[in-house]
Amino acid sequence: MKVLVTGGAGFIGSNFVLRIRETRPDWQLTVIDALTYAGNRDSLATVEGDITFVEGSIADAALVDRLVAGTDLVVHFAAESHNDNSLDDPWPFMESNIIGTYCLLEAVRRHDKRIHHISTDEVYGDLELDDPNRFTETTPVNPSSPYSASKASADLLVRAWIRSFGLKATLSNCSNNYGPRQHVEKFIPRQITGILEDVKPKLYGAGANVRDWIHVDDHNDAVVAIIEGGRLGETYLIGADGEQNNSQIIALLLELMGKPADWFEHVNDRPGHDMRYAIDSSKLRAETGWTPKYQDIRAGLTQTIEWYRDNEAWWKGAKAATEKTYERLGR
Ligand code: NAD
Ligand code: TDX
Repeated sequence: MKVLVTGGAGFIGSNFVLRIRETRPDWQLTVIDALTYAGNRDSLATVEGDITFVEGSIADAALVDRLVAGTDLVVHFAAESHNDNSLDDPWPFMESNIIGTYCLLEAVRRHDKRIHHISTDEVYGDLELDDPNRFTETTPVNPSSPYSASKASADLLVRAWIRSFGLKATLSNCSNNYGPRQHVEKFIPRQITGILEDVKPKLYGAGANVRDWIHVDDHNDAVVAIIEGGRLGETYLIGADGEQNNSQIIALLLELMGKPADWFEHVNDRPGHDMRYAIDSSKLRAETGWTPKYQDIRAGLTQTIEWYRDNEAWWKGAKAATEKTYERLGR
């Protein structure tokens, strides 16, 4: 099978490529990635000889058309992905997440191919801390930030192309990922690399906000399970029952990295900060048999800390630039 992976130099996309090389060696992989600040070709260094890498944007309709024509399946990860950036400058989110997805859908339709669209639980808005319900596939979209609104828009385009044109597509909405090769702007790697540089973790607001953490390999295994065992036209929620509030994550990182429990600081909160995300992934589990391999976030975080400790050259350059931006935002 020939597979076009969009955003394959990013966090989840690069882990997908590495995992597929191990688990599905017969899949022929082409990566398209614009190499924005978030893309890092070093993430693919160990498999460069086994894949085709194309530097370019998914919003380039002619390029996308040519690449999709030569593929069987598109796995679509490419996006602007950071909420804080979307609050600072929304435009790149509109271009990559909405126009880029539109270009892919049209190419997939023209050439009668298949696409799996990767999305996020953030399209559903947020839950109260004491809400007994979790997000399901029938929860109405209700996004809060320019980022999540752009992802919800992309999801709606995919669903409309399925209904109107019979597009061969599946969608998945996953909760917060952690693991190796995540950009240092994101919560967990920001704190791990900070601690490695002897800088205190930065907690937004009171730290009560809850995220439903999943290891990136478990997310990518679920994507493969949907590609191989999911039903066309369907949406699947991916989650590993990993709810933790931000204070709990910082406490765990401090413990695992040998720092005192009170060695962190509160910084300005994010405007419109979503309180809680929580995923009910029973549809995915019932239909595909997928279950997460990382049942315990402690084991996953230990592996992740080790990776950042061993790969300083991968993150050091991005770290200073990222912290400069956060300084400007007061976070
Ligand atoms: P990331 O920011 O680490 O990587 C995104 C990649 O896409 C980068 O390599 C970037 O260069 C590339 N890209 C951006 N715009 C592009 C364009 N116009 N054309 C081609 N390439 C472009 O993001 P990530 O965390 O790996 O997220 C991947 C996908 O998973 C996104 O669609 C995101 O919405 C979704 N998702 C992420 C999480 C999470 O916790 N990180 C959770 C659920 C869903
Ligand atoms: O320094 C920080 N301190 C802090 O308390 C940072 C960077 C974040 N936070 C908080 C904000 C959130 O409550 O940690 C939580 C996680 O923040 P992010 O890593 O920015 O993730 P989030 O906004 O939850 O979105 C993530 O999950 C869903 C991904 O970035 C998205 O791409 C994905 O769609």
